Amino acid sequence: TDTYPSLTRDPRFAKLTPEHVAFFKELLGQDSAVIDGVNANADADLEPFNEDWMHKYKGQCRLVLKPGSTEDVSKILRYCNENKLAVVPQGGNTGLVGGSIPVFDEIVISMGRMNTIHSFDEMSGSLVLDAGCILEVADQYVAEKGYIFPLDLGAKGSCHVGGNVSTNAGGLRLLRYGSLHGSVLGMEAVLPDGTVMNDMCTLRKNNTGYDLKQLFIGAEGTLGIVTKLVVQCAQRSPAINVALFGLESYEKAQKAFREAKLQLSEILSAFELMDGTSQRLVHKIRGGNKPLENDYPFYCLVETSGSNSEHDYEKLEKFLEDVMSNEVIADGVVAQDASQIKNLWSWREGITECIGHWGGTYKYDVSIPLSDMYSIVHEVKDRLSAAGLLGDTDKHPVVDVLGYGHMGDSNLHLNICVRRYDKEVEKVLEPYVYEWIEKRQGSISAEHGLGLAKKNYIGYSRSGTMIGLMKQIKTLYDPVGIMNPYKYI
Ligand code: FAD
Ligand code: 2HG
Ligand code: ZN
Repeated sequence: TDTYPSLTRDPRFAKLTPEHVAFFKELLGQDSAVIDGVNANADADLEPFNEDWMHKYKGQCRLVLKPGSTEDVSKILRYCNENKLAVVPQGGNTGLVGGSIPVFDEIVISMGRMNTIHSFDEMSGSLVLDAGCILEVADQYVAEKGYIFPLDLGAKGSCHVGGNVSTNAGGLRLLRYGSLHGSVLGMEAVLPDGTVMNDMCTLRKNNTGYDLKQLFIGAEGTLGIVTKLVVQCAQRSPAINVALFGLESYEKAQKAFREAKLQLSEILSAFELMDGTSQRLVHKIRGGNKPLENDYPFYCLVETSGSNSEHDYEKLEKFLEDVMSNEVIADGVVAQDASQIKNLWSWREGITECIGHWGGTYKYDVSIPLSDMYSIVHEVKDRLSAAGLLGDTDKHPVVDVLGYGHMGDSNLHLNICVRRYDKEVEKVLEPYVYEWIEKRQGSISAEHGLGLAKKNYIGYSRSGTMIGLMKQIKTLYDPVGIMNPYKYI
């Protein structure tokens, strides 16, 4: 197609007919559960399912199905598998690598109706819920019981927990609560032939055989559809403190991180890095008072979570004094109440939304050893300037280059903000960025996944042997290949 010139529709997949649609309508039994663009024009209704959050990927799906139960999902997939109809599972559609958008005419299976919270064990903290629950809703539910969902990210108001698990999202507090590979205790998933894999263990320990659910964590809908989850929630800390620092160099940001771990130790719950460019852009787009008076090349946001507010606040202030007097940080502020905490976080969480303002961004979500992590931002900026692509006028496709991310997890978000997506820019960026990462034994996909954006580059972070094994797993689980085709591997 024009959208993806290097891809062709796999002729093995059947094209949707009115008979197929009639089967789904009969199965789901209510008009609102099917968006039918096969029998009539439904382009406007289909559009939100055919376009991603960044407006970068566009699909041609003509049928959206909204199952209401695991049984519905099972019957849909069995029918699709038998009739060679390709599908794309879709959660909140906030993914950043094009994984949730069909490439051609795949059927979208949208999980939003499956949004029941089933149970919560107040003793152990294990939460049983449907995959289509919105992350923020799940967190609010456990908050009332004194617990916290072990994942938090900027898209929490619309992403689904099933989408989070399927991308193995990392987010803002992985440093404290670890990865979903540890906190997902149980899972129910439907395989492409309709088989229901029930592994809804609610206990932390279960070493009976291969841990198959792990394969679905980060599988991006290529092996089956996740329908239910058991998630280990942590005790919510009653005392939260947040500080924001301005720093003169990236070396100093590394020192501040080392000191934060040493001095704040068990109460440290987030350590985020923002460069000066990202903060200037947020200020330009949103306005408002900046947290610190002067501009700095780097900022760090530090959060502590503990059980004793006074003790934690004292510890944080002492830490601040120490790094200030040793000239590790140039300036800093500690939030005094909940609204100031929210405000400081908004300077970090708001970046993703603001930087798309000029038209789009090329995103590289990468893991790099900390000592080298930020230098890629300078190098990419220099390359784009030297190629005459970065500047202030409409002639220049690139507005700016910036970096921010989860410093505590060695995870940088390199973003190239553009006025338009442009082939010349792409040529400067790729494969250069991936080669740079490979040389440092980094990962080309730290937390967002592969989707369509990175499927051709997996070899920069995984060996041929490992990719071969992954392909065998894909064939074992999905022999007909209907699950989210053209992506991942
Ligand atoms: P979708 O986008 O709908 O889908 C993502 C992938 O999962 C697709 O491949 C889809 O096919 C598959 N999928 C979805 N649901 C299911 C299911 N039930 N079964 C099987 N497959 C399924 N990510 C981070 O890791 N950390 C961050 O800090 C972070 N911050 C973000 C901030 C913003 C503002 C935005 C827009 C995105 C951010 N992301 C972040 C990206 C992140 O991947 C998503 O926000 C989230 O995890 C995806 O959930 P979703 O429900 O929107 O999934
Ligand atoms: C974040 O940490 C997200 O804010 C999004 O992972 C990163 O937009 C990005 O590049
Ligand atoms: Zn992130």
